[in-house]
Amino acid sequence: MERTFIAIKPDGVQRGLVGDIIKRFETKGFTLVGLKLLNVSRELAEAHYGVHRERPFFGSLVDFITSSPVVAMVWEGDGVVASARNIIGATNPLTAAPGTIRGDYGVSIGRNLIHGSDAIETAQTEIALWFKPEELANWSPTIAPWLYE
Ligand code: 3AN
Repeated sequence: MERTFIAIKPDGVQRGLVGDIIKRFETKGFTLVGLKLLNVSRELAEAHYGVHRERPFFGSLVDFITSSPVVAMVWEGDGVVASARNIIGATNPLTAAPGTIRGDYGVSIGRNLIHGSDAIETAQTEIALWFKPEELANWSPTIAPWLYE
């Protein structure tokens, strides 16, 4: 089954939005298979944001994500990568649609609360970067027949 990597960034944790954000993925019907709160090292931050290394905001991205704890998660379900991106909303919270996490809770691009993998291959790379295999649980929720035909 498809998996995606989701991280609640320092602003989401500091603002007490962890529960609200997790609830959106849970009530949608996705399955939580990995979860941890951690202080992110510069090494991990630079690897995670490696594709943005040449962008002018790379330094501030790394500074911010290492500034305070992050909640790292892996969620599982059919189509979860694209669906999670829809739940998260557009990169800029000011233009993100109401009803999305960024649209409901944010006002600035440098404080957009949450990261979600942008493609299935990116998700696989990010999951391997943030989690050891033994940190992920393989399980099937007993409600699965009520979620999937
Ligand atoms: P998304 O997180 O929506 O996939 P990306 O991958 O384009 O967005 O950007 C990664 C992160 O870089 C964003 N979450 C945001 O925090 C930051 N970022 C993107 N574009 C800008 C920008 N123009 N100015 C400042 N920060 C930005």
